[in-house]
Parts: sequence; structure tokens; C-alpha cells
Amino acid sequence: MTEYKPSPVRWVREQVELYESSGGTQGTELLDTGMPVIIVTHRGNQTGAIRKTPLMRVKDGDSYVLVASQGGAPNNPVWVYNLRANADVEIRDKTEVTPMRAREVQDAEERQRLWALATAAFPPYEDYRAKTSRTIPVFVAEPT
Ligand code: F42
Repeated sequence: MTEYKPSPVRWVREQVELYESSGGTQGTELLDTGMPVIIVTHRGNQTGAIRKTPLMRVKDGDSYVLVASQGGAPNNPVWVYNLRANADVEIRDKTEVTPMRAREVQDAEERQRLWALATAAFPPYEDYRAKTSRTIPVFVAEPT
């Protein structure tokens, strides 16, 4: 299936719509914070449908760090299971769209380094970590 299924969450869905329909020239920041956002296009692990998830932009060289914080909610966001099942993603960073592969970070040292990058880019990640008892999954999306 190649159908696009928008997020059921209104503000998320609207951000994706504006970001994509403007070709990456509008809607590229988190609400009024001025902090940059990327769009991760991936596939649903059950439906196979195309999903588009905005995340904070955390760059590591040519790669992007994807942090499954979901505001410190008790459960992982569903996109975590989608990326575990199918690692092929497309990252839109403003006007640039790049095919990438997402790898879940398992190594403790690598995780520590990437977590430092993530919290430098978006300090609230640290509050989200304190709020939840789960280990927040971290992925790195690397150019294919
Ligand atoms: N979320 C983060 O976790 N980290 C961030 O850095 C982040 C930044 C951010 C910036 C802007 C913005 O607008 C949103 C931001 N979010 C951030 C929120 C993020 O975009 C997601 O909305 C959030 O992480 C929740 O992800 P989710 O995948 O759980 O989304 C839910 C609401 C959703 O889409 N559910 C669908 C539904 O219909 O209920 C299911 C989607 C799905 O993938 N279904 C699968 C399928 O096969 O299609 C199967 C379902 C299954 O159970 O496996």
C-alpha cells in the first residue's frame, strides 16, 4: 500500500500539511519556539501506509538523530515500531529531501554522545526523560 495516512493528532497533521505543501518553506519550526523541525516519512508496520512524523531537527554530520520522546509520555510513539520493522525513511529538512536508513542506537557510549547533541538542540528532551520511566528510544538516520 502506498496511501498516505495523516496523523490523527490535529496540530501534528497541520504542521505536516503546511511543511509539505510549502515545499519546506513554511511550518518548519515547533509552534512559536523557533526551533527547527524535520519530517520523517516512513511506513506503518501493520498497514504499510505512508506515515509522516515531524521531529526536532538534531543533526550529526550528514545524519539525523531521531528522539522518540513523545513529550515524556509513558509509551513509545508508534513510529518507533514502524522504524524497527522498516528502516527505510525519507527525511525532509526544509527544502531538502533525502532517502535514509534509520538504525536504533544500542551502544551506551554512542547513545550518550547523541543524547548530548539532542539536548543541546532541544533542551526539553531532558525534562521528557525525567518525566518517564521508559528508556526513550533514539535512532540515527543515515544517508543510504
Ligand atoms: N515526537 C517525538 O517523539 N519527538 C520529537 O522530537 C517530536 C517533535 C515534534 C515537532 C513538531 C511536531 O509537530 C510534532 C513533534 N513530535 C515529536 C510528535 C510526533 O510527530 C508524533 O506525533 C508523536 O511522536 C507520536 O507518534 P505516533 O507514531 O505515536 O503518532 C500517533 C498519534 C499516530 O499517528 N497514530 C496512528 C493512529 O492512527 O492512531 C497510527 C500510526 C501508525 O503508524 N500505525 C501503524 C501502521 O501500520 O500504519 C500500526 C499501528 C501499530 O499499532 O503498530
